[in-house]
Amino acid sequence: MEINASIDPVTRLEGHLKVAITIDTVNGTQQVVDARVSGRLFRGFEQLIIGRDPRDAQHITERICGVCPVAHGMTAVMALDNACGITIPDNARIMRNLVSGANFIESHILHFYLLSLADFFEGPQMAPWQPNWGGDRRLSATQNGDLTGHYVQAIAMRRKAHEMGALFGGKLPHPPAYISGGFTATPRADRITAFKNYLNELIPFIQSVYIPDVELVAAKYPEYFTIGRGHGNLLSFGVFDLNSAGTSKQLAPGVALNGSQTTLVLDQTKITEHVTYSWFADATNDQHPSVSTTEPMNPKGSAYSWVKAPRYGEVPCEVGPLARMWVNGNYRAGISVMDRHRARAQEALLLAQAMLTWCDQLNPAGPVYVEAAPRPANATGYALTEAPRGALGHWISIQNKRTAHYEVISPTTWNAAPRDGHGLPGPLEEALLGVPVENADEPVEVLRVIHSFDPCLDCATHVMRPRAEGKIFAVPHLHGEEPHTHEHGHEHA
Ligand code: NFE
Repeated sequence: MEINASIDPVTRLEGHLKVAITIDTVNGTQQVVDARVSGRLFRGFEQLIIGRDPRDAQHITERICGVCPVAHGMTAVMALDNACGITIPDNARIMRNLVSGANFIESHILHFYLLSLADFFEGPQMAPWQPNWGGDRRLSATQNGDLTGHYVQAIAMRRKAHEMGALFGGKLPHPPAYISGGFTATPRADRITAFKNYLNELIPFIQSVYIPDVELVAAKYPEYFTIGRGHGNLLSFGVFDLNSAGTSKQLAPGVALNGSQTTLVLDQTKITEHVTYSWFADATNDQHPSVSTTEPMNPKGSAYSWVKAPRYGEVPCEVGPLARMWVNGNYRAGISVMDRHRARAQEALLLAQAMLTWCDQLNPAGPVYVEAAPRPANATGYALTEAPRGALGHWISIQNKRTAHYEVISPTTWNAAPRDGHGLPGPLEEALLGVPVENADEPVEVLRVIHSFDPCLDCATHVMRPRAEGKIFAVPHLHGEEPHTHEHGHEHA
């Protein structure tokens, strides 16, 4: 019998994420046969920027998200540098990289321990580990105890990564140090030493705790190396410039289609945004982000999401650590739930070690800022880089010294995209198809696939109240308010 279920919300970030699935039995196995991933909150940050001084974009787009503000600040200033023809000093490039790298490490540790681990291990019978779905727990009591200790340790490590980034960023989250033309901090020798001291604490944690814990979970749940593959199209914009021209990067850009070992050269002109199933006006359907607009239209036909559907050459692409590591040949074991966790952990180590060498390239006596010879009144620019969760692009158009057009495509837009104009599911939707579900009342397998993409999830408690025509998993009462319902007046626990 077909069962319809919704997990809503699955996240607090980038809009509330709702995942609606249909579960049925195929060839004797109960599994997901349809999935719709839906962003439930209109944000429209681009519209806040129109008509403002172009330098405001950095501060405004950083507020898109508290988890990846560094990436938005960095991308915004890179886009403005590009529009103004500015080449920044090496010190600024390196400090931008170091603060961004600190955010990557913090975010990856957060993702595994605080957001994903609860799908696999059994924490203590108290918040924040309970309430939780209970089925399919395979770790021993000792292993669960060890992981609980590591979870607590991970919180301290995240804090250290934040403190490390704030040394140059000014504060985290939302660092003010990113400015077009360079960076506001100076690379004082004592701060370089302090930064390296933090790295020398984080690297052993990643090596001897984080990576072994990922391997432990992978060994206990080996079938997750074959679950959640999706389309197999992997896209990276590349990140961490190693020279001022940006022609050399720590993680290079590229595209690998259908799990190919061959990486194609990235061509940003091939990016378009479909809105056929998104609550935006169709006028700019399938257009390049330099011209597409953000014009809300809700309700709209069969649209079901506030997320647009970016495509590369009309193809849905997965972005994130696995895509970056795959494109660069650092990790090509497979594309699955566990491969995403593994690639993310290995990337954290690769970056932390690279950051040690970047610290040594800073010049305490060198410049950190270059003033543009008068900033153009009219210009266009863009920047493609990477946030912890994957490819991030900002496109800007300036007229009469004001921002006339701005478009952001963030990583979760790629991964949690709805269907496109060709009816092709987004990467997460595709990855959910065929996922076996043991207990339709507690589809933890579905959560494992969703979490492997790291779509900004938080630890919101999901409580379900079944109804004949469907199941809703929703947050419980908050601050005495009734949770809002999205469909058919379902009751919520
Ligand atoms: Ni909201 Fe983000 C990252 C960006 S995902 S956390 O990483 O950009 O859309």
